[in-house]
Amino acid sequence: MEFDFKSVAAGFVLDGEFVSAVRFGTGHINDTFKMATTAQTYILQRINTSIFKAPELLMDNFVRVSSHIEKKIAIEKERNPQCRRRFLQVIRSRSGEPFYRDENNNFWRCYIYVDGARTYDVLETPAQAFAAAAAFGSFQLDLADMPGRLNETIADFHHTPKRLAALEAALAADVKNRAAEVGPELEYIFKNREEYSLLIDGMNNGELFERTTHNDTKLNNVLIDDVSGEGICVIDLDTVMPGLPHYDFGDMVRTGTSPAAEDELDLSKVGMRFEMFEALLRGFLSSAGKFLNPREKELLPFSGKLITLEIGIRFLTDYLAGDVYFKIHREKHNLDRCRTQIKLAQSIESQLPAMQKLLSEIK
Ligand code: ADP
Ligand code: GN1
Ligand code: MG
Repeated sequence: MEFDFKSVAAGFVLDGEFVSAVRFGTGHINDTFKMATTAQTYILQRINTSIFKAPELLMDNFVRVSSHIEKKIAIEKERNPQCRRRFLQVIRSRSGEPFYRDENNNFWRCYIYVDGARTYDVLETPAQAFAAAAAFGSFQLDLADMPGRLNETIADFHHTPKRLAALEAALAADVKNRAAEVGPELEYIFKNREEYSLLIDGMNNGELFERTTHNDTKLNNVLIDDVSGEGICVIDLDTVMPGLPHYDFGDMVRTGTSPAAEDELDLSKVGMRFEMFEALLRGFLSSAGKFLNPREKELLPFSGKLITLEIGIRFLTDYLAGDVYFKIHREKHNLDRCRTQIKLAQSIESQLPAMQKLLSEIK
C-alpha cells in the first residue's frame, strides 16, 4: 500500500517542491516516511487511526508539548548558546491545521527532519544510555510546568492489571487456536500477577504522583547528536499524556539494557546488562532526580521488570488475537517478541537486589 505523496505533500505548507518520500524507521504502529523537497527534509507520518481514534486531540497534545519544549529550549539557549537541543517543528496544512486529512481519510502530519542526529534500535554504549535517559528525564522536567492536562490518547495505556485482563480475554476467546503453544509464557506472566497493580496502588494511595510522561520511551524515540553524543530531541509524541515517571523509566530499561533486538530468536542473547542499567539510572536521575520523591525513586528498578512484562503481555495478547495491533513481518513475530520480553524480565528480576543497592548508593 503506497500513497500519492505528491498530493499529500501539496496538503502542507512546505518549502520547495516535492522530490521524494521513502519509508523510514522501525515503528510498529504508524507509517513513517522521510520526505525531501528541493529546499528541506521532512518527516511525514500517517497516523494509525484504528489505534489513535481521536487524531485531532492527539495533534492538539503534540502542538502543546512541542511548543512548550520550544520555549524551554529558547530559555536554555540564552544561558548556553552552544545548546544543541531541538524540538519537533510541526508543519501546518494549507488550511492552518497541524495535520492534513487526504481524500481517502488518511490522517497525515509533517515536521522538520532533525539533521546531524540519529536513533539506535539497540544502544551500543553506556554513554548513549546515559544521554538518552537524561533526555527523557529532561522531557518530564520540561513538561512539569505545562499548563493544563493533556488528552489521553489511549486510555489506561500503562494500566498493567487491565493489560492482564485483556490477555485473559484473548486467551478465553483463543480465536486462532494458539493458546496451546504458549503455556510457559502464560505461566511466568500469571506467576507475577500480584505485582501488576503496585504502581497503580501507589498512585491511588498517594505515594506516587501523576505527571506528564512520554509513555513510549523506546530508546529509538530519542535523537542522539552525531557530534556531542547528547540526546537532543525526544520524538514519537503520540502517547505523551498523564502518567507515572516509572512508565518511562521502565520502558528505557526494557529497550536500553539488552544487547539483542526486541524480536531476537536466540534467547541466550537476551538479558539485562547491568552497566547499561546503571547508565540509564544515572542519566535519568541527572534530570528527573530534581522532582522525584524517595518512594518514586525506590520503585524505579522494579518498573524495569514491570514494564518489560507489560509489553510482553501485550505482544502475547496480540499473538492470541491474531496479530491485529502491532505490525508483524513474519509468522509468530509477536510470540517471538513476547519471549524476549519474558527472558529479559527474568534477567531483570534476578538483578533487582543489585539494582536497588546501586540506587541507594546514588540517592
Ligand atoms: P514510529 O516509531 O511510530 O514509526 P517515530 O516518530 O519514532 O515513529 O519515527 C520513526 C523514526 O524516524 C525514528 O526512530 C527516527 O529514526 C526517525 N525520525 C522521526 N522523527 C525525526 C526527526 N524529526 N528528525 C530525524 N529523524 C526522525
Ligand atoms: C509501539 O510505535 P512504536 O513502535 O514506537 C507501542 C508501544 C510498545 C512498542 C513495543 C502506541 O511503539 O507501546 O511499547 O510498540 N506503541 C503504541 O515495541 O502502542
Ligand atoms: Mg518511534
